[in-house]
Amino acid sequence: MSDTDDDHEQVVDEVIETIAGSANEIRRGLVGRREDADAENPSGETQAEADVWADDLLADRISSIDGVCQYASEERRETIDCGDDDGLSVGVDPLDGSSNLKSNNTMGTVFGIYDEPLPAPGTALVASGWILYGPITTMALARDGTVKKYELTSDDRTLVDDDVVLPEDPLVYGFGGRVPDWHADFEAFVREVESDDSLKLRYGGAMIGDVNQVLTYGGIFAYPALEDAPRGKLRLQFEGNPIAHLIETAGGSSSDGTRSILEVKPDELHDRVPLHVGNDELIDRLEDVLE
Ligand code: AHM
Ligand code: MG
Repeated sequence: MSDTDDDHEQVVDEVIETIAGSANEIRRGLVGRREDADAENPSGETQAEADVWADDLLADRISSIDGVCQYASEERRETIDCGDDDGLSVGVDPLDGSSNLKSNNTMGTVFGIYDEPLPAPGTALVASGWILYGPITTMALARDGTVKKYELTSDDRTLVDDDVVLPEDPLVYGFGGRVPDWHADFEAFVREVESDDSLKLRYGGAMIGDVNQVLTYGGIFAYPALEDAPRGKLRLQFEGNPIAHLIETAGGSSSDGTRSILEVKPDELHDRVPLHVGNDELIDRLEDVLE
Protein backbone atom coordinates (compact mmCIF):
# COMPACT_ATOMS: atom_id res chain seq x y z
CA MET A 1 0.00 0.00 0.00
CA SER A 2 1.39 3.45 -0.90
CA ASP A 3 1.57 6.33 1.62
CA THR A 4 -1.39 7.99 -0.12
CA ASP A 5 -3.50 4.81 0.14
CA ASP A 6 -2.53 4.54 3.78
CA ASP A 7 -3.48 8.18 4.40
CA HIS A 8 -6.78 7.67 2.60
CA GLU A 9 -7.59 4.63 4.74
CA GLN A 10 -7.14 6.74 7.86
CA VAL A 11 -9.34 9.49 6.47
CA VAL A 12 -12.04 6.93 5.59
CA ASP A 13 -11.81 5.58 9.17
CA GLU A 14 -12.24 9.07 10.55
CA VAL A 15 -15.20 9.97 8.33
CA ILE A 16 -16.97 6.74 9.29
CA GLU A 17 -16.21 7.32 13.00
CA THR A 18 -17.55 10.86 12.73
CA ILE A 19 -20.81 9.84 11.06
CA ALA A 20 -21.34 6.80 13.32
CA GLY A 21 -20.45 8.91 16.37
CA SER A 22 -22.96 11.61 15.37
CA ALA A 23 -25.85 9.23 14.67
CA ASN A 24 -27.44 9.10 18.09
CA GLU A 25 -26.96 12.83 18.56
CA ILE A 26 -28.79 13.37 15.25
CA ARG A 27 -31.50 10.98 16.41
CA ARG A 28 -31.97 12.91 19.67
CA GLY A 29 -31.88 16.24 17.84
CA LEU A 30 -34.94 15.32 15.76
CA VAL A 31 -37.14 16.16 18.75
CA GLY A 32 -38.36 19.72 18.30
CA ARG A 33 -37.19 19.92 14.66
CA ARG A 34 -40.09 18.24 12.90
CA GLU A 35 -41.57 21.41 11.38
CA ASP A 36 -40.82 22.73 7.90
CA ALA A 37 -37.92 25.20 7.76
CA ASP A 38 -39.52 27.61 5.25
CA ALA A 39 -36.68 26.82 2.82
CA GLU A 40 -36.10 24.54 -0.16
CA ASN A 41 -33.20 22.25 -0.98
CA PRO A 42 -31.48 22.48 -4.42
CA SER A 43 -33.94 19.88 -5.78
CA GLY A 44 -36.84 22.23 -4.96
CA GLU A 45 -38.15 20.21 -2.00
CA THR A 46 -39.29 21.81 1.25
CA GLN A 47 -36.73 21.22 3.98
CA ALA A 48 -37.61 20.21 7.52
CA GLU A 49 -35.80 22.04 10.34
CA ALA A 50 -34.06 18.73 11.06
CA ASP A 51 -32.72 18.49 7.45
CA VAL A 52 -30.95 21.84 7.77
CA TRP A 53 -29.70 21.15 11.30
CA ALA A 54 -28.34 17.65 10.53
CA ASP A 55 -26.62 18.98 7.39
CA ASP A 56 -24.93 21.81 9.34
CA LEU A 57 -23.79 19.38 12.04
CA LEU A 58 -22.29 16.90 9.55
CA ALA A 59 -20.81 19.68 7.38
CA ASP A 60 -18.95 21.17 10.37
CA ARG A 61 -17.59 17.86 11.57
CA ILE A 62 -16.72 16.23 8.25
CA SER A 63 -15.19 19.30 6.62
CA SER A 64 -12.83 19.73 9.55
CA ILE A 65 -11.29 16.26 9.13
CA ASP A 66 -7.73 16.48 7.76
CA GLY A 67 -7.65 14.74 4.39
CA VAL A 68 -11.23 15.58 3.38
CA CYS A 69 -11.20 17.97 0.42
CA GLN A 70 -14.93 18.39 -0.13
CA TYR A 71 -18.23 18.06 1.71
CA ALA A 72 -21.40 18.04 -0.38
CA SER A 73 -24.97 17.26 0.52
CA GLU A 74 -28.46 17.01 -0.85
CA GLU A 75 -29.39 19.98 1.34
CA ARG A 76 -26.88 22.59 0.03
CA ARG A 77 -26.31 23.90 -3.48
CA GLU A 78 -22.50 24.12 -3.50
CA THR A 79 -19.78 21.87 -2.18
CA ILE A 80 -17.74 23.02 0.81
CA ASP A 81 -14.15 22.95 -0.37
CA CYS A 82 -11.86 22.22 2.55
CA GLY A 83 -8.52 22.90 0.91
CA ASP A 84 -6.76 19.53 0.81
CA ASP A 85 -6.59 18.89 -2.97
CA ASP A 86 -5.36 15.31 -2.58
CA GLY A 87 -8.08 14.49 -0.11
CA LEU A 88 -11.31 12.54 -0.31
CA SER A 89 -14.78 13.91 -1.06
CA VAL A 90 -17.78 13.09 1.08
CA GLY A 91 -21.36 13.23 -0.22
CA VAL A 92 -24.20 12.99 2.28
CA ASP A 93 -27.97 12.81 2.45
CA PRO A 94 -28.18 13.97 6.07
CA LEU A 95 -31.78 12.80 6.63
CA ASP A 96 -33.13 10.55 3.95
CA GLY A 97 -36.91 10.20 4.14
CA SER A 98 -37.33 13.27 6.35
CA SER A 99 -40.97 13.60 5.28
CA ASN A 100 -41.44 10.63 7.65
CA LEU A 101 -40.64 12.97 10.56
CA LYS A 102 -44.24 14.15 10.61
CA SER A 103 -45.61 10.61 11.07
CA ASN A 104 -42.60 9.49 13.18
CA ASN A 105 -41.58 6.69 10.83
CA THR A 106 -38.18 5.36 9.79
CA MET A 107 -35.47 7.59 8.31
CA GLY A 108 -31.75 7.36 7.59
CA THR A 109 -28.48 9.12 6.86
CA VAL A 110 -26.66 8.11 3.66
CA PHE A 111 -22.99 8.74 2.86
CA GLY A 112 -20.48 8.09 0.11
CA ILE A 113 -16.71 8.63 0.36
CA TYR A 114 -15.18 9.29 -3.06
CA ASP A 115 -11.55 9.53 -4.23
CA GLU A 116 -12.49 12.16 -6.85
CA PRO A 117 -13.96 15.66 -6.63
CA LEU A 118 -17.77 15.76 -6.81
CA PRO A 119 -19.78 15.26 -8.90
CA ALA A 120 -18.15 11.86 -9.45
CA PRO A 121 -19.33 8.50 -10.78
CA GLY A 122 -19.99 5.69 -8.31
CA THR A 123 -16.86 3.89 -9.52
CA ALA A 124 -14.92 6.53 -7.53
CA LEU A 125 -16.45 5.39 -4.22
CA VAL A 126 -14.02 3.95 -1.69
CA ALA A 127 -16.72 3.39 0.94
CA SER A 128 -20.44 3.90 1.31
CA GLY A 129 -22.97 3.42 4.04
CA TRP A 130 -26.15 4.34 5.77
CA ILE A 131 -27.42 4.88 9.27
CA LEU A 132 -30.92 3.56 9.88
CA TYR A 133 -32.94 5.26 12.62
CA GLY A 134 -35.15 2.24 13.32
CA PRO A 135 -36.07 0.86 16.75
CA ILE A 136 -32.29 0.43 17.03
CA THR A 137 -29.77 2.76 15.39
CA THR A 138 -27.75 0.64 12.96
CA MET A 139 -25.08 1.29 10.35
CA ALA A 140 -24.51 -0.69 7.13
CA LEU A 141 -21.05 -0.07 5.71
CA ALA A 142 -19.52 -1.17 2.39
CA ARG A 143 -15.74 -1.04 2.26
CA ASP A 144 -12.99 -3.19 0.74
CA GLY A 145 -15.48 -5.50 -0.97
CA THR A 146 -17.49 -6.39 2.15
CA VAL A 147 -20.64 -5.06 3.79
CA LYS A 148 -20.72 -4.97 7.57
CA LYS A 149 -23.57 -4.13 9.90
CA TYR A 150 -23.22 -2.41 13.27
CA GLU A 151 -25.50 -1.44 16.13
CA LEU A 152 -24.78 2.06 17.40
CA THR A 153 -25.39 3.16 20.96
CA SER A 154 -24.42 6.56 22.32
CA ASP A 155 -20.92 5.41 23.19
CA ASP A 156 -20.39 2.20 21.28
CA ARG A 157 -20.32 0.67 17.82
CA THR A 158 -20.96 -3.11 17.94
CA LEU A 159 -20.32 -5.28 14.90
CA VAL A 160 -23.35 -7.55 14.48
CA ASP A 161 -22.66 -8.99 11.00
CA ASP A 162 -19.20 -8.99 9.39
CA ASP A 163 -20.31 -10.14 5.93
CA VAL A 164 -23.79 -9.04 4.94
CA VAL A 165 -24.95 -10.70 1.72
CA LEU A 166 -28.30 -10.33 -0.02
CA PRO A 167 -30.33 -13.51 0.63
CA GLU A 168 -30.58 -15.65 -2.49
CA ASP A 169 -34.36 -16.11 -2.45
CA PRO A 170 -35.99 -12.67 -2.67
CA LEU A 171 -38.95 -11.94 -0.38
CA VAL A 172 -39.83 -8.22 -0.60
CA TYR A 173 -40.47 -5.44 -3.10
CA GLY A 174 -41.20 -1.72 -2.88
CA PHE A 175 -41.64 0.87 -5.63
CA GLY A 176 -41.85 4.66 -5.28
CA GLY A 177 -43.74 7.31 -7.23
CA ARG A 178 -47.45 7.46 -8.06
CA VAL A 179 -48.69 4.51 -10.09
CA PRO A 180 -50.36 6.74 -12.75
CA ASP A 181 -46.95 8.41 -13.28
CA TRP A 182 -45.08 5.15 -13.98
CA HIS A 183 -44.09 4.33 -17.56
CA ALA A 184 -46.11 1.45 -19.07
CA ASP A 185 -43.09 -0.89 -19.28
CA PHE A 186 -42.20 -0.30 -15.62
CA GLU A 187 -45.81 -0.94 -14.64
CA ALA A 188 -45.76 -4.19 -16.64
CA PHE A 189 -42.66 -5.25 -14.65
CA VAL A 190 -44.40 -4.41 -11.35
CA ARG A 191 -47.44 -6.49 -12.30
CA GLU A 192 -45.09 -9.41 -12.95
CA VAL A 193 -43.43 -8.99 -9.56
CA GLU A 194 -46.84 -8.75 -7.85
CA SER A 195 -47.95 -11.99 -9.44
CA ASP A 196 -45.03 -13.86 -7.85
CA ASP A 197 -46.57 -15.23 -4.66
CA SER A 198 -43.21 -15.58 -2.93
CA LEU A 199 -42.85 -11.76 -2.80
CA LYS A 200 -44.48 -9.32 -0.35
CA LEU A 201 -44.91 -5.53 -0.59
CA ARG A 202 -42.79 -3.43 1.77
CA TYR A 203 -42.85 0.35 1.22
CA GLY A 204 -42.32 2.92 3.95
CA GLY A 205 -41.49 6.21 2.18
CA ALA A 206 -37.83 6.30 3.25
CA MET A 207 -35.40 4.75 0.81
CA ILE A 208 -33.06 3.66 3.60
CA GLY A 209 -35.82 1.77 5.40
CA ASP A 210 -37.00 0.16 2.17
CA VAL A 211 -33.54 -0.75 0.85
CA ASN A 212 -32.65 -2.14 4.27
CA GLN A 213 -35.62 -4.52 3.91
CA VAL A 214 -34.11 -5.68 0.61
CA LEU A 215 -30.66 -6.10 2.19
CA THR A 216 -32.21 -8.14 5.03
CA TYR A 217 -34.72 -10.30 3.12
CA GLY A 218 -33.69 -10.10 -0.54
CA GLY A 219 -35.92 -8.51 -3.17
CA ILE A 220 -36.10 -5.24 -5.09
CA PHE A 221 -36.55 -1.54 -4.39
CA ALA A 222 -37.03 1.07 -7.07
CA TYR A 223 -37.77 4.76 -7.42
CA PRO A 224 -38.16 4.72 -11.21
CA ALA A 225 -38.32 7.26 -14.01
CA LEU A 226 -41.76 8.89 -14.03
CA GLU A 227 -43.82 10.43 -16.85
CA ASP A 228 -43.11 13.96 -15.60
CA ALA A 229 -39.69 13.14 -14.05
CA PRO A 230 -37.58 11.20 -16.58
CA ARG A 231 -34.69 10.90 -14.09
CA GLY A 232 -36.94 9.90 -11.19
CA LYS A 233 -36.60 11.58 -7.79
CA LEU A 234 -33.46 10.32 -6.06
CA ARG A 235 -30.09 12.04 -6.36
CA LEU A 236 -27.11 10.24 -7.93
CA GLN A 237 -24.33 11.58 -5.67
CA PHE A 238 -26.13 11.37 -2.34
CA GLU A 239 -28.54 8.44 -2.74
CA GLY A 240 -28.05 6.49 -6.00
CA ASN A 241 -24.30 5.92 -5.90
CA PRO A 242 -23.91 4.96 -2.22
CA ILE A 243 -26.96 2.67 -2.29
CA ALA A 244 -25.84 1.01 -5.54
CA HIS A 245 -22.29 0.58 -4.19
CA LEU A 246 -23.52 -1.00 -0.96
CA ILE A 247 -26.06 -3.32 -2.61
CA GLU A 248 -23.57 -4.41 -5.28
CA THR A 249 -20.93 -5.03 -2.60
CA ALA A 250 -23.50 -7.23 -0.80
CA GLY A 251 -23.84 -9.35 -3.97
CA GLY A 252 -26.86 -7.62 -5.53
CA SER A 253 -27.28 -5.38 -8.58
CA SER A 254 -28.21 -1.81 -9.36
CA SER A 255 -29.58 -0.24 -12.52
CA ASP A 256 -30.68 3.10 -13.91
CA GLY A 257 -32.82 1.08 -16.32
CA THR A 258 -30.05 0.03 -18.68
CA ARG A 259 -26.75 -0.20 -16.76
CA SER A 260 -25.29 -0.27 -13.26
CA ILE A 261 -25.88 3.04 -11.47
CA LEU A 262 -22.14 3.05 -10.68
CA GLU A 263 -21.46 3.56 -14.43
CA VAL A 264 -23.63 6.66 -14.74
CA LYS A 265 -21.51 9.76 -15.46
CA PRO A 266 -22.81 12.81 -13.59
CA ASP A 267 -23.19 16.25 -15.18
CA GLU A 268 -24.26 18.18 -12.10
CA LEU A 269 -23.94 17.76 -8.33
CA HIS A 270 -27.70 17.43 -7.84
CA ASP A 271 -28.41 15.16 -10.85
CA ARG A 272 -31.16 12.64 -10.29
CA VAL A 273 -31.13 9.00 -11.35
CA PRO A 274 -33.83 6.33 -11.81
CA LEU A 275 -32.90 3.89 -9.05
CA HIS A 276 -33.48 0.12 -9.04
CA VAL A 277 -31.56 -2.16 -6.65
CA GLY A 278 -31.92 -5.76 -5.53
CA ASN A 279 -31.25 -9.37 -6.40
CA ASP A 280 -29.53 -9.95 -9.75
CA GLU A 281 -32.32 -11.91 -11.38
CA LEU A 282 -34.93 -9.24 -10.58
CA ILE A 283 -32.72 -6.41 -11.89
CA ASP A 284 -31.88 -8.44 -15.03
CA ARG A 285 -35.59 -9.04 -15.60
CA LEU A 286 -36.33 -5.34 -15.08
CA GLU A 287 -33.67 -4.32 -17.63
CA ASP A 288 -35.12 -6.82 -20.15
CA VAL A 289 -38.61 -5.35 -19.72
CA LEU A 290 -37.41 -1.72 -19.92
CA GLU A 291 -35.34 -2.33 -23.08
P1 AHM B 1 -35.46 12.98 0.88
O1 AHM B 1 -34.04 12.55 0.88
O2 AHM B 1 -35.64 14.44 0.60
O3 AHM B 1 -36.19 12.56 2.11
O4 AHM B 1 -36.20 12.27 -0.36
C1 AHM B 1 -35.95 10.93 -0.66
C2 AHM B 1 -37.10 10.06 -0.24
C3 AHM B 1 -36.71 8.61 -0.24
O5 AHM B 1 -36.24 8.25 1.01
C4 AHM B 1 -37.99 7.91 -0.57
O6 AHM B 1 -37.78 6.67 -1.21
C5 AHM B 1 -38.67 8.88 -1.46
O7 AHM B 1 -38.13 10.16 -1.20
C6 AHM B 1 -40.14 8.92 -1.20
O8 AHM B 1 -40.71 9.83 -2.06
P2 AHM B 1 -42.29 9.99 -2.17
O9 AHM B 1 -42.68 10.81 -0.99
O10 AHM B 1 -42.45 10.67 -3.49
O11 AHM B 1 -42.88 8.60 -2.14
MG1 MG C 1 -32.92 11.20 0.43
